[in-house]
Amino acid sequence: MKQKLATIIAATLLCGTANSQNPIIQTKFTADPAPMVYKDTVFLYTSHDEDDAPPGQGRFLMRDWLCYTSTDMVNWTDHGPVASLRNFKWADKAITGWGGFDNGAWAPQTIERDGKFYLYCPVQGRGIGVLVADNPRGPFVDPLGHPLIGDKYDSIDPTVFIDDDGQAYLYWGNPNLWYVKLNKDMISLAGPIIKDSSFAKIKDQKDPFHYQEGPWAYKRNGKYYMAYASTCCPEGIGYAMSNSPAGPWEFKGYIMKPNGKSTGNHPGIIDYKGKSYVFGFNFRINFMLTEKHHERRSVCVEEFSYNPDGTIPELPWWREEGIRQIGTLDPYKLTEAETIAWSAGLKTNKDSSTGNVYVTDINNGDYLIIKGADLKKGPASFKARVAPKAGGNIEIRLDSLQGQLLGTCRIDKGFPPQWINVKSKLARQKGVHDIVLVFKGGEGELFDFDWWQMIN
Ligand code: FUB
Repeated sequence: MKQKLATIIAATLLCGTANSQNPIIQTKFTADPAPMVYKDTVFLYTSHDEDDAPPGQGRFLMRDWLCYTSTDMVNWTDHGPVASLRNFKWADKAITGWGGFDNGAWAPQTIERDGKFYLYCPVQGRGIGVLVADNPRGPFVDPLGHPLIGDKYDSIDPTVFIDDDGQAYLYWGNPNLWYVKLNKDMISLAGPIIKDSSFAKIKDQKDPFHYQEGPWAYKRNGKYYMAYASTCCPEGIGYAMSNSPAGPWEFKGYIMKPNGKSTGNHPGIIDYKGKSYVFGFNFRINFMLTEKHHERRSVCVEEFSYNPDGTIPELPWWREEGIRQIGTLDPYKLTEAETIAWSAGLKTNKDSSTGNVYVTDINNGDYLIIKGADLKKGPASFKARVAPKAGGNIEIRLDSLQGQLLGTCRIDKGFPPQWINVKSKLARQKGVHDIVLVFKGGEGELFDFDWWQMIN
């Protein structure tokens, strides 16, 4: 199934979409984006729709939470799953095997406090848990051994923020919005659980103010924001503002109107390197594969500027061409193969013993694009770490699938696959270009791909 899906994606995405960026992840189905800026990097946590989610609305197959990073907003590095239902021993039905309770790992959010990372995870039907790690990429552990929020409070879709006075707030819920203060340890409650009254007033699901789910809380320039999936169905992204984290909330409008290209939605909003971004998702890749609705979503991003009064302009539906890159990528540094702006036909895998993530399911005609690499005076050669299978070639091209061929890296057949370094000469070319790596070969999987680097 996995192989077949990759091949179909390659065939459909090859049709003139090489300049796309949205959705920003193509190697897996991702949803419920929760971006976190930490130091100079955006950490994007997502939920994960499995490839074999059956047809039909609401038939989710969600077992783990994924993490991606970027420093330029267009090239995203895949760190694989950082936590799963198996992290929560109390989610007993979830850990008896993936069968029977596969639809639990819903919309998460991570926040940093005093050098520790807290990942709030809904286990649908069981409550909201919290995991802690010393590193944003994990490993995450459950410090409590029980849910932080029990299952009686519409307990999905947590969002968390820390106010300027150090008080942390956790919000969540569908169909109601609930909130509670957290203690400084971020894993215990500092007050009663409260149902928010502003959102509860709007009962009509077609009312643009109607709170559905997927809240995203933050503070900016002294104002409190609550973005959320609004109206049903489809869901758009609406937002409200307040002078207090406890409301009352005033509805401000749509950030994005509902669109039939998606049933659900889930905002994630950040400021990064002087720009503002909203994340959400669409079903573009699912509907490239089939006319049938499967719960197989894909995370998208759009850039925006706040109005002078702090309100957010209404944005068009996710544009396929995506957003502008911040800065350039240095191709003389080792670049993980799973650092990708756009790809076709590829999957990624995480070695469970080493934690190494690599690109796999590479077949003839598959490709990946890295945006905006600064070649400077021009590289002389290309080095890559690969594990050969049937063997094949990596064509190193500039700017498009048919762009200038700088070189071809040959990879001989090898069984069983073992990691080796391969190298090829490059025609020197200067300046800033997109790097397009096109995989060519015969039948079957050609090789796995760990990293690449250009050499002067
Ligand atoms: O992604 C699973 C669930 O679907 C989310 O937690 C909800 O917001 C809805 O989008």
